[in-house]
Amino acid sequence: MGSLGAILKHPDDLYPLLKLKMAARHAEKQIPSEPHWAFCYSMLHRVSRSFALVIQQLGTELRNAVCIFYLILRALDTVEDDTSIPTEVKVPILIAFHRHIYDRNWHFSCGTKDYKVLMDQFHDVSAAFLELGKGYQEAIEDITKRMGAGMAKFICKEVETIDDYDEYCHYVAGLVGLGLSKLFHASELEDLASDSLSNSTGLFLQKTNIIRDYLEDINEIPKSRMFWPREIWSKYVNKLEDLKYDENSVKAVQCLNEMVTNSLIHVDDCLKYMSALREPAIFRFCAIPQVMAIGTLAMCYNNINVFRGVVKMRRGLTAQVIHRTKTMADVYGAFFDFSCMLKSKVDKNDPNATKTLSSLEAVQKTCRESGALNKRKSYVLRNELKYNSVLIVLLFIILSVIFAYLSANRSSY
Ligand code: IN0
Repeated sequence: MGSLGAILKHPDDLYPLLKLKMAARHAEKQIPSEPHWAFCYSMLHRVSRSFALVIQQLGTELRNAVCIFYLILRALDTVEDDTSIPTEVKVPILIAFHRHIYDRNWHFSCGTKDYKVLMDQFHDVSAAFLELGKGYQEAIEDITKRMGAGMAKFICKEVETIDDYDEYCHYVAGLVGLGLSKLFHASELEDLASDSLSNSTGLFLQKTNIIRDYLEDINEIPKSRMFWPREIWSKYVNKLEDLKYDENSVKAVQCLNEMVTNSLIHVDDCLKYMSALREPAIFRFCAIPQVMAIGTLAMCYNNINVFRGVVKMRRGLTAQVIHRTKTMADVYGAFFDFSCMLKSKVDKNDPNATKTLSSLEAVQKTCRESGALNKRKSYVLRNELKYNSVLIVLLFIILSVIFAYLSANRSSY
């Protein structure tokens, strides 16, 4: 949990943080007893932190399918990400991964830390996969096959154009959207969403990750990972890594702002995708990462720290998003607030200022026209009154303790 200082600075974080802590305790107790399922759920908690809690609130059948889908994708990702595996070894593994998931004895050791454990004990994931219903298995197999082939294609190919960027993001995240829509449909809880909306939902999340993770990816050892498209960064620097040097900070921030503006293209589809969901737990499962993404973009925009270290939403704000994202009205409210925050950061001298502002105004128009913006608590405006009242309550508690202590001492004389 955040430190006392952070909580005093953001008193609204306290209650959601406590709730999150309790949800995590509850989830730990719910881990199934069969060893392969126990491994899958404890792995899920180790690799995905708060997202695991959102998966946990789905109904059992869909939850099991999503948990296995998530771990299979993480395993595929671990193979793709491990820059120490030679290409001639990596490509055949990626291409055949959809067959390995049916093989209880297959495993391939790679990755580090939790991901190494996941890879070493992949037979437990396969065993759990084989217990899922046929509809779930087929959806997972199909997406794993298409994603593995797409990843293999990009092992030997750089992200040059914006079309390449969209194609790469389709393989690693858009397909996750298509897969999840198939799983929701297989559970008979949702209608089948269109491929195009499902794809955009994944693209918006992945583009946010790619922006946020610039420094981590460029500094990857033994080889940088480069996902920012040359078509964008070449307008600002000669080499992608030049963005991290102090002397290029003005160009770097302009490039970053163009990347954020490019991500905003998907917001309209994301809102459409979410508004079609009917089942409250599925809705929350999809909406929480989307609200986190727009919040992360708002923090990254015009922020040089993206090139210096990690820019992340504080844990308390994440807890607030999890706590407050329940209905489409909450989503419109959050997208509106974070668009306001983004708008306030646009510098009119930025080369893409007009484009950025018109995208943000379009988002705000959609949110306003939903009619859902009244009677809600803002993510952006700090409620100073509330802040002061928490300080007063704290002061009151401290004074009461001192008073109680003094009167107890006095009566003992
Ligand atoms: C996800 C997505 C995800 C969730 C819900 C609906 C989706 C629809 C389309 C595509 C993806 C969807 O969400 C997770 C969120 C996550 O893992 N968050 C991390 C935070 C972080 O910083 O990484 C956490 O620890 O809480 C996500 O990012 N991806 C993902 C992977 C598998 C599945 Cl089944 C669902 C990864 C990615 C690449 C964006 C698709």
